[in-house]
Amino acid sequence: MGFFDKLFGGLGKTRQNIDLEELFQDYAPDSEDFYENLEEMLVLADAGIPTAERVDYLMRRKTWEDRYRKGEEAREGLIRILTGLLNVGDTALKLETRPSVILMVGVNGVGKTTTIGKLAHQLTEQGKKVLLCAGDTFRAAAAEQLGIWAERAGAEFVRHEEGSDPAAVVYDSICAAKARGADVILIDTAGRLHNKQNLMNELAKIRRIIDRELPDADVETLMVLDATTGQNGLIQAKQFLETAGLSGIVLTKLDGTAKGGIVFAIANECNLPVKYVGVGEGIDDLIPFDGKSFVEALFKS
Ligand SMILES: Nc1nc2c(ncn2[C@@H]2O[C@H](COP(=O)(O)OP(=O)(O)O)[C@@H](O)[C@H]2O)c(=O)[nH]1
Ligand SMILES: [Mg+2]
Repeated sequence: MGFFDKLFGGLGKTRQNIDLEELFQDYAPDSEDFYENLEEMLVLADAGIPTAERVDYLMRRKTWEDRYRKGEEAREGLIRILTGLLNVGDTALKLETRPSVILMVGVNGVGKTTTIGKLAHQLTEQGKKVLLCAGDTFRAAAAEQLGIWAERAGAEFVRHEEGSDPAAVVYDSICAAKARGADVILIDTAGRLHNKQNLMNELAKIRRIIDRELPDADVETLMVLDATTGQNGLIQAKQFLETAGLSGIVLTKLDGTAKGGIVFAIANECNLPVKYVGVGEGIDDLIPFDGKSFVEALFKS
């Protein structure tokens, strides 16, 4: 199955909330009902009120500027507005140095370890030498889970004992990556510590080690968000954004939710590009994000 078909499948539940046929059924450019329904549709899909209001505003403006008369024209206009909203930065990973680093952050259970496994698989398929670093030392099971993914993806793997210092595992991983000529180091992290401040301090410490040992390396810090948590996920993103210096978002579990509209809220309120979406638990269920395909898959009937 190609990426588009997987995305289309993953957006099935969200699409039930986004019925453009109905929205444009009795379209008239000056109908207040139309704008009300538009906002309601976006809020139902969890795009959030600020984003729904922004789309409403942009839609009214374009309707006036481009003199929409027919539902068809307005529909095309709406698609352009929503696609434009998702255009907030480079969705491709920048991994040009050897090694380069991907640091995966996010709260417990969102899909960090799984996403690392899927991404490692894609990178090894591209012929890259990949090393997985078990930076979640909070539970022994976390390193075991990552080790299984390393094997499946054909990646190298560095771990320490449970409870050891994650920054030390990161340091060892960087040394191993240099010695073995790895192209990409993927770092898993714990999503839960004794409190939030501990977690943020630990991430900052990991980041200092990377910057010290690999000062010229490309580093992607990706925050993993569980789409099923909708607007709560957005609050998490804002918290991490303040302290962790994010370069993008991975939105997982799109397959299990009708809240896929959260993508628009992330772009609009956090100004961060979604770089990948997860649409299942399998190794191939991670799709490079592209705004145009996303909107297309959302609106395709
Ligand atoms: N349906 C679905 N499940 C996912 C996806 N990504 C991760 N999961 C599941 O979410 C659960 C938690 O994932 P895990 O990677 O352990 O989360 P972590 O605590 O952030 O490392 C696991 O059962 C995964 O299989 C996804 O895109 N879709
Ligand atoms: Mg994990």
